[in-house]
Formats: sequence, C-alpha cells, structure tokens
Amino acid sequence: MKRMLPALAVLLALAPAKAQSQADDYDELRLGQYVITTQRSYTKGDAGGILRVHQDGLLVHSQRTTGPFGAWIIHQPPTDVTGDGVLDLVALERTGGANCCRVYHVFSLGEHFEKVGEIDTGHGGWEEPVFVNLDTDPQLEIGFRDDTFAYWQVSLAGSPMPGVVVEFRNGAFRLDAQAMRQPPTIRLDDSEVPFDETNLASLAQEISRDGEWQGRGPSSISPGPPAELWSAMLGLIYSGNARLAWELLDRTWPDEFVAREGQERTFTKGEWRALFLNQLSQSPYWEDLRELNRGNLQ
Ligand SMILES: [Ca+2]
Ligand SMILES: [Ca+2]
Repeated sequence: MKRMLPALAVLLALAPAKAQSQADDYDELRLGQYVITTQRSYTKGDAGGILRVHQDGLLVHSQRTTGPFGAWIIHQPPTDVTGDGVLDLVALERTGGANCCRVYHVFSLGEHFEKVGEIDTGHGGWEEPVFVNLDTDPQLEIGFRDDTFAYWQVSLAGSPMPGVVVEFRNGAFRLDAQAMRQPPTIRLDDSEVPFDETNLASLAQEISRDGEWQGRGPSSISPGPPAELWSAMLGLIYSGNARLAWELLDRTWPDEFVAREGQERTFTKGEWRALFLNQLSQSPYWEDLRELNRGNLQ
C-alpha cells in the first residue's frame, strides 16, 4: 500500500478546485455535456442527500442517500477509473451514523451515461480509498480496507481490516492479484517482518501466551483466541499466503484449548477455523481471495 502514496500526492496536486458552498451543502461540477450536482436537505420527512446528473440539460440520474443523515460528495475530479478511455464520475455516498459507512458509486460519463459499479468500504471508510494507476494497464487501482471482520468476536477498534487493491475487470471491481500478492510477512513489535522460522516462533509464543485464551484479556467476552491471531492470518491470506495462515493457526492454538462461545457451546480449533472461513466468505472479494490463494482457502 505504501507505494501508492507518491502517486496519490501527484493526483491531489493536480485536482482542480470545485465550486462549493458549505452554507447550503450544494456542490456543482460542469464537465462538457454534463452537470453534476449534490445537495443536502434538512427538511423533516425529506432529509438526506441527493445526487443529480444532467446531460445536455436533461436529467439522466437522480439518487437519494439511503438514509436521512446521508450526504453525497463528488469524490474527485472525474478520471478514467475503468480504463476504457471514457471519464468516470466517482460519487461518494456517506450514509451517516457512527463509524459508518462510505459507498463509492462509479458512473461512466460517456455518450451514454451509465452506472459502472460501486465500492462499499463499510467500516473501513475512515481511511479514504486511494485511486491511482499503479501499473501499465489503463484502469486505476483502488486501495482501501476490507471491513469483513469488523465487530467479529471483538469491538470495532480491535477489528483487523486488511488492505485490498481492486480494479475494474470483466464488468466488476475485483481484486488486483498482481498488486495484492506479496511475500509473506507478520507483525512483530509494531513492524512488518518476514515470515521465517524465527519470527514465526516469536509471534506464536506471543499469541499462545495471550490472556484472551483464558478470558482475561482487555477485549475478552469469553475465552478464545486473541484478535492478533486472525489479524496475522488475514494479513497472510490477503497477500496470497493462506497456507502459512493455517500453519500459524496450528502453531498457536493450545492443544488442550476448547473455546466457549457465550455459555452455550464450545468450539475446537477445527470449528473455530470453520467460523473464521465462514466470516471470510462474507467478503465481497471472497472468490478473488480464493483465486489469489490457489486452492489453500478451504
Ligand atoms: Ca471509464
Ligand atoms: Ca492500472
């Protein structure tokens, strides 16, 4: 993700100022035959944001935010996100509410106005996605965080949100395997270190001694593995190293441990693994993750 930053700085420096009035939350962007406006209403019963797109004076698209606290923001000056040579509008829908959520709607501003797709950054939206061209293909790569594990077994603050890079391919936003695949690393003492025997042994020791296993950790709801375990596993899976994620699980899960979920049931390592995989399969990029990991995600 780090290598996106210089390109992002260039992109921001090139961004022209938009006509904007904070007073009435009205924003307008004129581009060739298109006029794009966003506006917010505070009227009771009619509150929310509205996005309107006019093409040659005709209204071709009008869309309200999903809730009354929502707002639309023209995310950036139109660029060709999809790589087909036609500019695209990226309209950010902020749904409103605590911590949540941001959906980026992408529309093609060609002769025929049309919706291209959307990127839902969910709870990961506190960190703005980055739209840049990282490689030689014309479509932009978009970097953000996948929030599939938000609130899973721990609070939002403790939830790992692995970084993803997507691109528009075959009619949809899909993981860019070339950008995602990386040599395996793990996090030790606040820095990324290579996944080698020494570092793995240190991390495994750290995780297996964690008080969460006995329900004595700061975020314990009940005895169970610490979030550090599945955070490290996700880091490995999202870089195409699922086989090593399973190795880490085997190295850290205490032999005698049977976790209790609430007071009702217990689960073994195998059952926990199934729960973890089930949660991972909720990711919008599940199929791409399976491809990235070449049969090791099952
Ligand atoms: Ca395009
Ligand atoms: Ca590209």
